[in-house]
Amino acid sequence: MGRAFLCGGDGFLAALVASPVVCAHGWDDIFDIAMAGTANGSHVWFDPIGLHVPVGTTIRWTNRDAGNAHTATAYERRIPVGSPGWDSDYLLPGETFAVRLTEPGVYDYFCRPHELAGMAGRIVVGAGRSLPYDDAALPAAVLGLLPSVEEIVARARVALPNAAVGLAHH
Ligand SMILES: [Cu+2]
Repeated sequence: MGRAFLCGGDGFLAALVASPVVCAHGWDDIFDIAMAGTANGSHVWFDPIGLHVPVGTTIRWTNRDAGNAHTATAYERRIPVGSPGWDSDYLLPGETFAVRLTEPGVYDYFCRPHELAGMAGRIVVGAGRSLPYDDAALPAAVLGLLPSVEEIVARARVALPNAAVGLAHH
């Protein structure tokens, strides 16, 4: 199986690599998710909120919100068996946190201070096709926003409808 190299403008790296560069779905080795917010702090979100990536992809969150600190924190019981999960702790504006996802399945995560405002996201790694988790414990604000696994797999990247500007797309 070929390794997928950065496809968005990193010709220098690609030129150094003897094996074929794989960009079949526009996926990168590293995928960026922005922590975003409106200037007055009334609305905060992850962009994209839904993401489908191959096994082994590194996810990198960056706080692009000048007005808030955010976390990216995996739900303990909404990640694949065998994954250690993660908690970025508080990221100030401009700070980043990255984790490599090596277990196939569905990963749901949230921002600790803004979970009840619906700041959460879903990452489908590999060929995930069903959601094996019990939604009963999820806040309604999160339940109402997270895209379905099927939609994420179909579209690869899902943004909130009101997140007008993609902040972190390559
Ligand atoms: Cu937040």
